[in-house]
Amino acid sequence: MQWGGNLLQHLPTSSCKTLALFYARVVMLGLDFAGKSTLLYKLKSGRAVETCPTVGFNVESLQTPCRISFTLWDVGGQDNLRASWPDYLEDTNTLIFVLDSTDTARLPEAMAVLEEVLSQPSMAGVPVLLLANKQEVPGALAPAELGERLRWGQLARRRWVLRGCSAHTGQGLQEALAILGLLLRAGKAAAAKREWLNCSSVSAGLRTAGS
Ligand SMILES: Nc1nc2c(ncn2[C@@H]2O[C@H](COP(=O)(O)OP(=O)(O)OP(=O)(O)O)[C@@H](O)[C@H]2O)c(=O)[nH]1
Ligand SMILES: [Mg+2]
Repeated sequence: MQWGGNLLQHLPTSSCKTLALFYARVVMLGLDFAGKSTLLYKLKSGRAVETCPTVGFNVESLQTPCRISFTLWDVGGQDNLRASWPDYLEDTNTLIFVLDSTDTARLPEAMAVLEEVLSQPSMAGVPVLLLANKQEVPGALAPAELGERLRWGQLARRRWVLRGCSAHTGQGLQEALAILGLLLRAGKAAAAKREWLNCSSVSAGLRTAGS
């Protein structure tokens, strides 16, 4: 089941080749132990590496299947590190928020921190890709169940997509990358449109002033 409303219907349908390539900044947040660093290195190397809790950040350059290059910032999620999260959010094109689908006890905490992140001024209009990680674990909450609990608040006011995945097995990761590409392209197209409208109103203003 697909969550995130009818987002995919509204994304540009033109082929990858017709789109100019650009560099994007993607920030990955989530509670400690959600699996962010494991995801980062699985995406980078294809292997499930052993990780330690992140103090500070890790960053890697990656590409979507549509050849959009992006830097993926994986920021430590321990409670005492979350105060630094806003420092990473400036100029973010898409936020990836990772949920531990096996940790139902901390789901309310995860939702509260997501809400706080999305209320930052720098996050206005930034699309969100929610990854329900650890799906291969028996008894993990399915994305549909998580989606029911998440679709309100700040998420309701922006583009978002929720997908299940496993950083251990790689399940769902290629699809997640493809969706990230769509979100980045849609964000870029919206920014270009805003720029174009600004330019047109400036030039209309100039014409009026000069006439
Ligand atoms: N079963 C399972 N375990 C996972 C998966 N992804 C990560 N883990 C495990 O979850 C634990 C935490 O993973 P990390 O990637 O270090 O978590 P993190 O979100 O980076 O944590 P912080 O750096 O503290 O914010 C590790 O023991 C991982 O092996 C997964 O898809 N399935
Ligand atoms: Mg980490």
